[in-house]
Amino acid sequence: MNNYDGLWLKSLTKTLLDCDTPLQAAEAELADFFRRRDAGERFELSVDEALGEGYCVERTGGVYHLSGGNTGILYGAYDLIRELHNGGEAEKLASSPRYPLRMLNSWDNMDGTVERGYSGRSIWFEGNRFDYDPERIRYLGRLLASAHVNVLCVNNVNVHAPAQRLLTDLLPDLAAFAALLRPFGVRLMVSIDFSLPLSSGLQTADPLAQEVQKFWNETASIAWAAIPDLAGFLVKADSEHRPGPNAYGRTHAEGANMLGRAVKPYGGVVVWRAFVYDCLQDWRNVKTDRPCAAYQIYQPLDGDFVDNVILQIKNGPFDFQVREPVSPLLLSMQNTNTALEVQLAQEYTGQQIDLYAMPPMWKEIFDVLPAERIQAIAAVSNLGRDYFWTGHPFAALNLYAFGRLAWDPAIDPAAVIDEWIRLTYTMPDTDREKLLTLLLNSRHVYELYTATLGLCWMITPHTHYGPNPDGYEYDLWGTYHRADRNAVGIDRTALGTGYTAQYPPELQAFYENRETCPDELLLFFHRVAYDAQLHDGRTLIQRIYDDHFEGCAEAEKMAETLQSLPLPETDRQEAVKRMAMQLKNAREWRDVINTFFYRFSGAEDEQGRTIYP
Ligand code: GCW
Repeated sequence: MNNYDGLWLKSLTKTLLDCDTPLQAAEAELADFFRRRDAGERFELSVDEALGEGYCVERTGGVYHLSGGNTGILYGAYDLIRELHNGGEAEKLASSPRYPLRMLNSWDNMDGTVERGYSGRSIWFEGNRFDYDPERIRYLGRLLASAHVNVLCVNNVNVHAPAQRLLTDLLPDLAAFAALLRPFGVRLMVSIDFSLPLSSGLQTADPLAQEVQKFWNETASIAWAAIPDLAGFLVKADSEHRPGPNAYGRTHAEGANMLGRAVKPYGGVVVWRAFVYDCLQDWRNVKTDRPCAAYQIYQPLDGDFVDNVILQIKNGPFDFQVREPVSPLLLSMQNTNTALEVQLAQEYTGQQIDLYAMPPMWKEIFDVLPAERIQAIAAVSNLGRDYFWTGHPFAALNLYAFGRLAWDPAIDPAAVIDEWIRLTYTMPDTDREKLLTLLLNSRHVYELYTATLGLCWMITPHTHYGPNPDGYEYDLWGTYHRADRNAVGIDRTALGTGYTAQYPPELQAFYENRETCPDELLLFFHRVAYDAQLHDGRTLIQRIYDDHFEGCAEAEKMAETLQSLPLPETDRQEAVKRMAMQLKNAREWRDVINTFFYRFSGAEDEQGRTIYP
């Protein structure tokens, strides 16, 4: 079953677009929209290349004059449609992107599986080759363009065979795929395997070896000859067993720069991921602290990267947890092009079963980002072949909001969620407000039952869904809570692992001090005794119990609200089905985590609720 109408545009045009350029796409979309709107309005389009991705709209009489750059014209068309559809006047609109690269990173494997994918199989890979419905790919392009996403990385950063061949014998297929997305202003990126020279007959992949440089220069020249607007390469190197420059005693700057020089003549970029840490840690070792890793590796290299290399940094120092402080590396690279990486796929955030609207969480990051140093925003995709594209029908909101906020990070999270609801569903204002409130609270609720006070990682190993407090405790991934009968958490202050020293002085002092450290990050930064008093006067142990009871009760209330909403039947059924799974999950989290801490602490719940012994 296929829902090609697609996500937030489902209430708009249903025309299958057959167009070769963004201008044609803009014309088709607007013509269709105004025909349906039937208000006697007209539109005129003019391309002004100087506007680039930007556009302006002006209304005179009943005519909307839209001018925009080559892709700006299409973005302008979608924004005009959105404004009018959502009840705006759109007398004057003008906009241009805050970040030039707004990238979706898919973790699709060529066998059709998607790493950390919760929306079914890959939309474009199956059976170790490209295998897709071109119509669906055009709809995908349209979706991405309507959210102003302009780069799609087609394959998983963990490059599994035969994805290495995307740049060799599979290149014609890649080029055909690129052509389908081109009318929507979406350029492709490819995740590459740093050791590709080895599987191509060379004896080494050493970035300083001449034959390796020649290999990559040739590879780039062939790739860009086939796809002249290829955006670049995405690289996961020396991370979680992926090959990289360290094997040859070279730094990440040396590895990235070699690739950067190879793609430079074609205007390409190399996006180099900073998700590097010791994934073979001994849990007995209390000196090594995983959140410190990226800064320790990359900060000394600041200024060493060539100008078309972009260092892509996850939002937090761990790995897309429910609550993390901003990565100190994002704040400290003064002379390096950087990208922020977020994850739409809900690996640790409910797997598109539990509701989790991300904009409020991203807002916290955008608010502290030194915007001038960030070149790009990337998101791990939550798309798949499922009927709803994103598993849960509401999870589409995260994709939509990602594009909107990468374009304009100043938009209020509630406003962007509201926009998405209006574009997706038709319902009375009171119901829309209920849905908005439900979505706005969803992350908080999920946090209450899975990650109270910044205490993350108590999850089931490998699948990362459901509670397992010691699942990673004696493992090698560096993600420990170190609970004992008196206390829990890791001291990351100067007296502990010293992680706080990676922040600028004010922030360091803020986190370092138990008085100023926000409660929601308390157990990330501090080791705290169960009987210690928190800001609101409760003891730590009581707060742990309360949060879990509250999170579960809130989830139950969310289920009631959901039942009452006038959603289209297919969406309602799916959302209700998933909500039942969320409730089961929330109860499991509540009882497992409460029991875990009860057994350690022996503390009774002040309210006498059931905690299983
Ligand atoms: O969160 C972890 C995931 C891995 C992923 C890795 C990464 C693609 O569990 O599945 O690998 O992050 O970001 O590279």
